[in-house]
Amino acid sequence: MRTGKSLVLLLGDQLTPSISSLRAADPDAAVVLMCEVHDEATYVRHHKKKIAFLFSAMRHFAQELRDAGWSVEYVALDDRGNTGSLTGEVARAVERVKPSRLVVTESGEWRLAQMMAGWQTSLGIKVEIPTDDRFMCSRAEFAAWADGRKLFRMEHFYREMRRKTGYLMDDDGKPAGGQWNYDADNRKPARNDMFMPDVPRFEPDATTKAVLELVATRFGNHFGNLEPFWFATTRADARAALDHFVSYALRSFGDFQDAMLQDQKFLYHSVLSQYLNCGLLDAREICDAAERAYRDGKAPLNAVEGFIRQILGWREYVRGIYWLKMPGYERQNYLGATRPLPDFYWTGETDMACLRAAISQTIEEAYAHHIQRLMVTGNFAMLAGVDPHDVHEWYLAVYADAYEWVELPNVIGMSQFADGGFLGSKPYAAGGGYINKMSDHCKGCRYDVKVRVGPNACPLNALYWDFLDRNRARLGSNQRLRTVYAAWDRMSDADRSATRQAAAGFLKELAT
Ligand code: FAD
Ligand code: DLZ
Repeated sequence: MRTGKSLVLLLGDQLTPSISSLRAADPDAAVVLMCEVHDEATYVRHHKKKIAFLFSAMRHFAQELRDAGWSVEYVALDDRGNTGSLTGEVARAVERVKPSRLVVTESGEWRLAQMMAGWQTSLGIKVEIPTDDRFMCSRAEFAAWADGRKLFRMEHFYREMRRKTGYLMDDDGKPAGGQWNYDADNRKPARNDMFMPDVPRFEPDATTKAVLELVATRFGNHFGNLEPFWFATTRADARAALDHFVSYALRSFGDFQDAMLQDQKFLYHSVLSQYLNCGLLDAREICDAAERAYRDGKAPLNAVEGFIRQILGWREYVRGIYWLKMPGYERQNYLGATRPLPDFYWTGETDMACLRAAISQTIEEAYAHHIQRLMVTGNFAMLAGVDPHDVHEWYLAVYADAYEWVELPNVIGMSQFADGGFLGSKPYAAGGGYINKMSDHCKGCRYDVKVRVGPNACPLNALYWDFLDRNRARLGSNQRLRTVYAAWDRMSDADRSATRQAAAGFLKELAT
């Protein structure tokens, strides 16, 4: 017999007290279900730190819901009878609770949305799926914005979002400071003598320690270092991390957004994405805090606009693109790249100092900042012609903030140009010169960034030109690449041939 109760399923990235599924239920007549399941931890072999972070945050959140008066059924990974899948756990809970309906906020990933679509029939119960209004642009709104457009550029979307939300808008309807975008001020290379605030680190409590043990036992063969573990796993600590960023780093975020330093993993980045994406922080509260800092004169406009653009613009935009293009987006491969992902992406063992730094810190922290993801690991994979699906699975596994809705468009669209320019107008391809300009990696590298061919040449240089040459049929008519193709054409035949050979030699060695 049905009980008249609601069963509310909360997924691991739905740790928000005001989420639509909880709002749709009455605490006195609902059971909240949260479950750690093997399938979600292994559909790609997530970084150990990512699993530990999420399980610990889930356990803390379950306790906070209980403290707030909710009845919570929490299925831990090692609980007897755990079926290992979300469908299995929901079915077991339906048996136990005999609810009149199941409520679950729409999922972040297409894969889970498909799974959820089958539940009403397979469980024989009414399933309600309210929209996820933690995002500032709903899927329907994005689809309406995209409808009939030829170009889907982020900048156009972002301006509409500024108008809609009022972030950094003056009373006369104009953007604060008179400009929409201050990116031109935001490309300074880092200097070694800058004062870098470290990220706040949180001591694991008993709950986190238990999870660390569990993950070490059950997922010990996954990628990455489990300890030291310092992520916030409660909303209060994640909020402290936000306050720390706004107080100490935001003011320099803009200037040095694209910079890289060998011994500085975080520079002036917020390191908040893992908290934001699982729901411990809310996108609006982060933008509010940043705008307040600007209005109070504590951070300059180029920094605050640049930061808000990442969240209000890029984050919302890539989610819209994901839902617009799924299914099928994950298999796009415009440039026909087929090389398997090099082994060193899993070990960090390479002589290229920039790649070694980005991958080593990924192993250690389950974190790399945007330019490392885009212009180091992403750029190398694209230049080397790595299959974008391999690249996608790597990014989805290795970062604590990775969920397919945000990772996939960044990889397939922005970083690998595998969607043929749907998301970005040209490939983010660069030779060693870019890395040298924006970082200190090249100084300590065994390769010479100034050299294109020969045993000491930085491999990125020959790979860059070879990439353009190899893909000329698909990229040659791109107006934004006109000058680089003209430069290639100005090289002598001998230079071009030596460059092709250098790239081929390097790629052959990579394959062995
Ligand atoms: P900050 O530099 O401090 O930026 C502030 C916030 O803006 C971030 O926390 C994030 O929420 C948002 N943001 C910034 N850039 C983007 C972007 N391009 N797309 C979406 N949101 C953005 N971000 C993820 O959250 N998950 C991913 O799985 C992910 N995969 C990526 C893969 C590639 C190949 C690339 C190029 C980028 C990827 N990004 C991803 C975007 C970006 O690199 C990360 O959001 C950022 O590095 C997180 O660190 P942070 O919190 O210090 O960000
Ligand atoms: C990422 C993840 C992991 C590792 N484990 C779980 C889990 O055990 N239980 C759960 O509910 N969610 C988990 N998640 C998050 C889901 O994968 C996430 O909800 C989907 O990818 C949709 O974004």
